[in-house]
Amino acid sequence: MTLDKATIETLAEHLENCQLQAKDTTKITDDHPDMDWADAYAIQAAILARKQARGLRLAGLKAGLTSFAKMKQMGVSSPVFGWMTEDYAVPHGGEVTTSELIHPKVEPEIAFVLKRALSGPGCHMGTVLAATDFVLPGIEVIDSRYRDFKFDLKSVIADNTSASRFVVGGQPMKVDGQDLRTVGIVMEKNGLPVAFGAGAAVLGHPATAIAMLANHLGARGEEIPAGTLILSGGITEAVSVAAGDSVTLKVQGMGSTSLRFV
Ligand code: 0L1
Ligand code: MG
Repeated sequence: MTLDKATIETLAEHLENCQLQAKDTTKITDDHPDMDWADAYAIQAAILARKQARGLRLAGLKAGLTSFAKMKQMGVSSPVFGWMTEDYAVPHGGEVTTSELIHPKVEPEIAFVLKRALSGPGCHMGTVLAATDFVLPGIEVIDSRYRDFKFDLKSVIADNTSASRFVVGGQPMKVDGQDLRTVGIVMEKNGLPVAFGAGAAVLGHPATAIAMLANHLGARGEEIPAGTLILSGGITEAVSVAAGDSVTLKVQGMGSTSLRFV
């Protein structure tokens, strides 16, 4: 690590304030060009610690930048990982107050819920499927705190991978006998289809994103506890939204979930 504890705390406070006040900022690597990956995840962890100190509970984990198209665009070969606290959760069919966000976008995802803990290293798609209770449709609302969504990878990791809201719903589906690679999705905005895809867009199989998260946490001596909800990553590019928009995600065999921006 290159940053001291005080700097990590200051950057965490700055990024969280940007989130809470819906104001954007320049990317933090502009002022800290030498920060490393450990610094970036330490800032992210410090933001979570601030929220937990105020009594907020962890609601789930996420993998981001999991589609080959988005990874290529960013010039990276590994996803990034983050978390959602309880205040990020929107009820199925519920509302998002758009004025609380800077420039929200929505991503169609497959959410996993575990029946058994997962730990790395050595976690793979098979381990994940054996530990999965069910999967269901999830829409992630991302809202980078960086001006015009312009960032580099370390800055976006520190900013908790742009996480801001999410909804899950529909019909939970057991994974036994299912091929999540060929599960089709359609995301609609205001009743019109705006994104289409299939599970294979996420690293060839969305369970791979969960395995990579388990291995990432394993390298830090942590695991994914049983019962954890995990967003496996956007199947398509993110779609911009504004107040007045309704978004519905339909996933083959899992029904649909939706939210509205007010
Ligand atoms: O969940 C995601 O894939 C977002 C990762 C961070 C990059 C972005 O904000 O697009
Ligand atoms: Mg996402």
